[in-house]
Amino acid sequence: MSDTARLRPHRAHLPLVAAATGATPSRRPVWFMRQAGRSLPEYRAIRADHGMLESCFDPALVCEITMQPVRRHDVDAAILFSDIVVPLKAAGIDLDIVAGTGPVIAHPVRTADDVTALPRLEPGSVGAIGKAIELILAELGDDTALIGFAGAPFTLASYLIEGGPSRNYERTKAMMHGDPALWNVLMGRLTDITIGFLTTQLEAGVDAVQLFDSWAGALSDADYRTYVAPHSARVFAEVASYAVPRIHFGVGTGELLASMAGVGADVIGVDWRVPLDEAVRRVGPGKAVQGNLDPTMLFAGPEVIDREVRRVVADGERAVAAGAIGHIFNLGHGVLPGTDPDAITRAVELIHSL
Ligand code: 1CP
Repeated sequence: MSDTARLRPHRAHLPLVAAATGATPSRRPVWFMRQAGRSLPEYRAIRADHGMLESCFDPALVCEITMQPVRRHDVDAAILFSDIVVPLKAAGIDLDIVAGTGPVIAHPVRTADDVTALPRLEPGSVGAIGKAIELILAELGDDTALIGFAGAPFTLASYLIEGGPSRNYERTKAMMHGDPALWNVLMGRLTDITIGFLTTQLEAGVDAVQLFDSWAGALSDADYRTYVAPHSARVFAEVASYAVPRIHFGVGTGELLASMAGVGADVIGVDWRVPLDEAVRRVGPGKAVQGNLDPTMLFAGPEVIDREVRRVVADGERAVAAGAIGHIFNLGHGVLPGTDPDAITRAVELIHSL
């Protein structure tokens, strides 16, 4: 471990870490996926002068954008400002993050030659991210966790194969089923990149990691178990020695919760479609759950927000009664760009008061 990592001896006392490990948190932990970003005017002000990828590779900007929602909302965790395609860019893959669209890959990966030509991630190429984490840890309060993250191999593969965001994942599933050997080579290469990116963040001292398999919900459970789970399991196994909570999340994954829990995470993120106590029945006991307020509820006014926050808290308590070791409050997916930041601040206050 690096010196920076040793400067964070109080991990076990962080509310998020306590909830993830079956201890009693000093307060109910809450953070929000996509809490840094377009819902915040101070983020939009920075991005007016800096491109998305430029911002992701500038340690001072990464630190500033990561800290913005922590200062504003008093959440219990910062999430590193980055993107799941940052390690792909760092490895040398020609891509951009296009405003209003998301990641766009210049040369989609569709043939054996494309897969063979994929570059590997040299640790030095994500040095800016390690530097950013050092800056964040120097600024972050002692009670706030820093969460690192990466995209899971399947979700990364979907962007590389489709060339960008997709509705049906037809080319991705065509490779998975039509050429499973090639699929496994591609997934192996992406697994290596994901492990490399997470290792850089863990060496720099992050307190937890989240693996986003955002689009795994497009798969049947059988396909998930055959073509995806072994690779995600390798990611979790490779980072286990850091002994920090490992969170796993995907959207629309109600039918996959048992299989996703089987790949080795300590905390299972649940979207808004499945109540947390029902999620625990699918996941099984012994893990913490994270979630799962519907992000659109933040548009519905104070009374609805109050009611829905209380419902999720009560579901979380039922989840613990049903065998979960803890509950971390979050949304069921990311903060939507048009969200009123004050609604988030008030929701955090309420969650901490319950
Ligand atoms: O112009 C802008 O401001 C760009 C919008 C944006 C932002 C703020 C993108 C493009 N990425 C990000 C940051 C980001 N991405 C974070 C850090 C901020 C935080 O959480 O507070 C994180 C964790 C991500 C991870 C990410 N990127 C995921 C997994 C999480 C999820 O939402 O499911 C995914 C799928 C991406 C791809 C991506 N990057 C950006 C967009 C708009 C998308 C989604 C595109 C699509 O619909 O496929």
